[in-house]
Formats: sequence, structure tokens, C-alpha cells
Amino acid sequence: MNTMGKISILTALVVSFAAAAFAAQGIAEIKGTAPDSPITGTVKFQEVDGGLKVEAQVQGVPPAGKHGFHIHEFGACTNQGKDAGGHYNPMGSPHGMLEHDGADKAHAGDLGNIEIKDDGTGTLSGMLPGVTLSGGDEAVAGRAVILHEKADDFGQPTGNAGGRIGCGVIVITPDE
Ligand SMILES: [Cu+2]
Repeated sequence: MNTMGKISILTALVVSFAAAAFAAQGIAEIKGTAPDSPITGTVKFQEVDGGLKVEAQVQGVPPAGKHGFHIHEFGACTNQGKDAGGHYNPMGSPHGMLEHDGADKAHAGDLGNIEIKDDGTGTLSGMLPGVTLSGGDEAVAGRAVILHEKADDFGQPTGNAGGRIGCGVIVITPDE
């Protein structure tokens, strides 16, 4: 192989590694925190230009209506989800909804509420600007997604959303 051929193969490799690094994706498998809980769900994360795209679907969640949905600091779901700690808040910001309020007025994992239908299912499609799975100052891999008992009313300090009925740890997944 000539030099140009080697260079173009090298370039292709570098470009594909860079693309793979940029397009990191992750998942959190949500489970109920009570032993007999019917709650299950999946939260998918995709690093995109400017932030982290979040697509969640849950089922078996009582009651219908809004339930607070946040990323908490630690990747532990034990002790009824309390071991996940408080909201992940690396910037020391007040509580809000990141996509609407920005990083000065919301925590890095402030996704707001997931709306649960009468059949106990719900979906959420959100964006966390400035947040990554790994790298940078606001990285959420290894932390936990918490599904709350009640609605996030955006009151301080964490939205008055009550207990933690569902939880899942965010893990980075291989590229598809
Ligand atoms: Cu929370």
C-alpha cells in the first residue's frame, strides 16, 4: 500500500473514533423501589450537539398525572431510592427545569415531570443542554434517574415531589 492509502485509512479511523466518542449513548433501566412494585421503564440517553437527549418510557406507575423526574447524584437505588442522594447539581443552582430555565436556574438533571396516563404508562422526551454522559463538568453516567411519587411543582429546593417510587442507574452502552 502506498503512503496516501495508509494516510486515508488512518484518517478514516481517526474520524470514526471521534464520531464514536461524540455519539456516546447510555441507558437507565427503571425499576420500582418497593419490593412488590410493578414499575418498570427505560431511559435512553444520547450525546448530541449541545447536550444530552433523553427519551424515557415507563409503565406500571400509579397514579395517573405528573411525576417528578430527575437525575440524582449517586448511582444507587437502595433504601427506597434514598441512596441516590440529592439532585445532581454541580453548578450549585436553584431547582427548575433545565431545558426551559437554563443552567443558572436549574439543576443539571432537572427534567421536570413525566406525564402518566390512566393505564400507568408515560413517556418523556427531553434535552439537557450542556450535560454529557462522561467528560466535562456535568456528566451523568453512573448517577441515578429518579421517578417520584408526586409532581414536581418547581418549588425549592427540589420540587416537593415526595418519595422515590422508581430508580435506575445510568450506564454507557456500546454503539449500535
Ligand atoms: Cu428528584
